[in-house]
Amino acid sequence: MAQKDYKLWLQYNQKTDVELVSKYLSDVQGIVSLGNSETSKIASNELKLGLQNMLGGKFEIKSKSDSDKTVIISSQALLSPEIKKEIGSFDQLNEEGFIIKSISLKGKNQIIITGKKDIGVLYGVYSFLRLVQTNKSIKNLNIVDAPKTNIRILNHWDNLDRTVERGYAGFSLWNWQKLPDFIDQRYIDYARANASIGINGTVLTNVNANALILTPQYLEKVEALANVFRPYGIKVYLTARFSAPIEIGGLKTADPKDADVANWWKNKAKEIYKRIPDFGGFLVKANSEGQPGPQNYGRDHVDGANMLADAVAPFGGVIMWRAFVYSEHDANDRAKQAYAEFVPYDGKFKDNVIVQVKNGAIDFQPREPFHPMFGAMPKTPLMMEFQITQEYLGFSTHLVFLPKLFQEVLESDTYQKGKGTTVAKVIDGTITKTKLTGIAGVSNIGNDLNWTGHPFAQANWYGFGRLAWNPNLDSEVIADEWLRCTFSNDENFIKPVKEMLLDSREAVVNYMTPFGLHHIMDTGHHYGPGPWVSNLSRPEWNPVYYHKADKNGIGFDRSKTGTNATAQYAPEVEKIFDNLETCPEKDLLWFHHVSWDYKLKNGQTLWNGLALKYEEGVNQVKNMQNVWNKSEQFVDAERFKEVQMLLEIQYKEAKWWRDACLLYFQQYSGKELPAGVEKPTQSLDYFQSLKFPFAPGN
Ligand code: BDP
Repeated sequence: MAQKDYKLWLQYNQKTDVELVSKYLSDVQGIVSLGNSETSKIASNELKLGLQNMLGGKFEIKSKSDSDKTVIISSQALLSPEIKKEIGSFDQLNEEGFIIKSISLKGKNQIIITGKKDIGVLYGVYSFLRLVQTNKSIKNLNIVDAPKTNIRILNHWDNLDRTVERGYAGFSLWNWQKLPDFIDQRYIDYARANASIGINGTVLTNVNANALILTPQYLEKVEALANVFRPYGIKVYLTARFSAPIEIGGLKTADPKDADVANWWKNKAKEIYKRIPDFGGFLVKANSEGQPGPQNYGRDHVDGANMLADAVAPFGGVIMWRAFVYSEHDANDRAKQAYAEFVPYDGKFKDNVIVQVKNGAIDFQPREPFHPMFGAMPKTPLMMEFQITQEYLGFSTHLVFLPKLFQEVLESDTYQKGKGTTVAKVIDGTITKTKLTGIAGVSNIGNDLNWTGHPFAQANWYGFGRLAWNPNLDSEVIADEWLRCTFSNDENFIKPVKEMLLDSREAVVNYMTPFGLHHIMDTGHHYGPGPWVSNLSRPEWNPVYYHKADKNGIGFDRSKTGTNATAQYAPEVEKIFDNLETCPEKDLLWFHHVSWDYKLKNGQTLWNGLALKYEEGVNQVKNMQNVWNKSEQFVDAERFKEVQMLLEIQYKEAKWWRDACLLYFQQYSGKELPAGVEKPTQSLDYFQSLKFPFAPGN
């Protein structure tokens, strides 16, 4: 039964609706594959597997198109002139795009799946199968699709000892001990799952990097993984520890301006590319949270990134340089620091550098306004960094549909070049016209049987991939697709469960951090509430730094009267956030310190409104439980039970969040809980006494 979980969204369930099956069979009965590459074999086998499982019968793979009702899969080059003529222009496609077209040739009806390259054909096959998976028509097809970003990549925060930083789904998939000789079937299944949603890169190692990965002993293992992933269109990348020239190279310095250092990296790149000709490049966390970097030598981010860029440029490699920086020596509002440090470098990075920016200015909170850097570096390729693993959103025990969060960020208007300059348009290059574009997602994958710990966390991996392909996709469409492919096409299941998914993000915001509150999780592991924590060495590691509750009110004043972080946004956005009256209530306490008696738009005081939001969050989880309990008949027993148990934990923890936060904040507001909010059953002392020394992922 664990099989079901393992298969992710590629269940290919046998269709039981006879009419529907015969409809499909009236369009497709055979497969013709013209190519011979490994990728085209993967494509034809996948098509065969999917069609056989879903429609029954045999779908032989032939190499010639002489019969009616076949799906012909082929790269552009191998198509016959007649078919090419039917397809028309390939101009709108990039190297990874595809065309799916129904044609009629010499009285025979065929469906052509094609692209400039085999990888496009493979993506086309998955897209075609998705139509059948989701019960869509395959008549008169005319689909042209291509990814809107170049780098669609998972960031694994996996350590060489197989622990995963912020990982809640077991240990790392990469079994370094047994590599390179033992190829776990999971590597292949991982690549297949990623290819099915268009992910084309993977950073194998933690951003808090270990230089050993760059030694021959490990590169041999990396090479073995790259060989597995290659036919699925997935490039391998590694994290580069900036001090590697010292640690494994025997040099005295890692100064990017030192000729020996630059040479060391050039040789290292040469060595890697000899093994892995399509190696993607390096992801670098430098001078952030104790990681070494160019500033250790009085140099800056540009010096560091460009030195590495020179090393990989001859081989077509890229450097993804992270902007997640804040310093213990900087007394400035943490939310302002990355912008302050990076914006002056706009236009100074080499062409093969892309700056990787988290979606918000603090750190992957349940809700953050979009990072101001997205509106401020028109001459620099910026890539999005989302977190798929739920470090701050209940680990792998809480059901939270993240595409909703991702979409909210991507749709935000930066006003960089006037109205409509959304974050999506910045990162897909529409606005900035940068050639290098990308989206990264910090992976939630581990060696748990079901990959992601929570069966519904698979939806976040899926949704990330779909949005990386097309940042304008609607999260409702993603939820719909995922549910149909993963569970069932039954409308009585889809409708309520889709609503549950779409509500789940707002639920977690409500029971953890409503009205723009942030970073009030218990420190270190970030499990559960810890708004009271105030004893850590660095001020910005303490939740009290972020909520600033006192007898006058609550919230971080980032307006003109405070840290003026609002000034980092374009004037149109600044104006909205800066003014208490126009600031969206969902971001209120992110930008303003507001009195407990402040009147919200619905007429309630802030204190009452806050308490009611916490209560609402809890009720939303209760509602999720009700919805799930009604879907038993549509789901296999194992997944049904798993999700049921997990929702029960989520419900308990939502109440824990509500009670702990309200009791704590009540000390400052000095007010009673409003009607409709359940009375806490434990004391604040009790909540403060809870300790979790072995919380995972830390
Ligand atoms: C924070 C995590 C930490 C990461 C860091 C990063 O708590 O484990 O190393 O971000 O992104 O969210 O570098």
